[in-house]
Amino acid sequence: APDIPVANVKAHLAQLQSIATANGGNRAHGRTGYKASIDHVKAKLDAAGFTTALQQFTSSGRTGYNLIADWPGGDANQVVMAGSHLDSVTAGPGINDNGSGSAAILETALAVSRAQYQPTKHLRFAWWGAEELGMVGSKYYVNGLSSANRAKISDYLNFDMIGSPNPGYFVYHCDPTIEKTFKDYFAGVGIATEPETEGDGRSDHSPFKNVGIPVGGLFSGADYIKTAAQAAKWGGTSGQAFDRCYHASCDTASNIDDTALNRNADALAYAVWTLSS
Ligand code: DTR
Ligand code: ZN
Ligand code: ZN
Ligand code: ZN
Repeated sequence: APDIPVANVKAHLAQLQSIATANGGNRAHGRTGYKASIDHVKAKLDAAGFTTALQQFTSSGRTGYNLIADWPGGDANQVVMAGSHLDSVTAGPGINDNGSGSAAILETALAVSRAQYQPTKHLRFAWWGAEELGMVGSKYYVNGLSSANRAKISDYLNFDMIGSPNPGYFVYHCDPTIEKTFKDYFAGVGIATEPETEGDGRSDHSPFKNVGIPVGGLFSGADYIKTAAQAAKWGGTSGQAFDRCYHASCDTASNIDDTALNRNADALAYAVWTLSS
């Protein structure tokens, strides 16, 4: 798998920040900043040779959008999916939550294109709308899948907050094969990880898990407090939240730890390449 240049991921975050700034300070469901975010990501994927589709839905009386991007080729009966919600809360620009996951999977998709990667399995990337309203977009997507199409998805990888300023390195404790893939990557770069357990029901992997699709993902922490033991292992500040700007107006482009963003983006690419080859 290629190294994902963190500078490229940061550039995507800077663009999402300027979109929020130009649209009332947020990228929330049903607001102009969300549609501008989706259109921005879609344009890059179209230019890179992906087959993209916007899926519309209504939530709280406003139109929402999911963006689905398929990389042409691979076995259509074995789909490896990576997804992140692109919407923010109304309080702020949502750069860590969840520009970080959205930008990392975007850069990974662009790396697939740059490499003209021909995976054995089929690759699909997704940017979800209205996660903050209760995983509305991802639920809409999964509900719309026939049971036959659900059975074709071999893995769903979720990335929701992967650049927290006081980061932890959490791996979803769900499907064992996916979990091991991530843990192998981090072991290879000498980073200790912890199982992410309280995430169930709290992000877009849940609708997939609920219909029996193998899921996994990465998380760098939100409003929980980093312990002394975790600070000894990972650095950062004990007694402080992993992300003190969670769901706040200060979740801006400066609310990111570049090392965590880079390591998680590289782990993401490693898992996509490994699980699809
Ligand atoms: N609920 C997500 C953030 C979040 C909080 N805990 C976890 C655990 C695993 C994934 C995500 C999360 C949000 O606010 O978007
Ligand atoms: Zn990297
Ligand atoms: Zn959130
Ligand atoms: Zn989130």
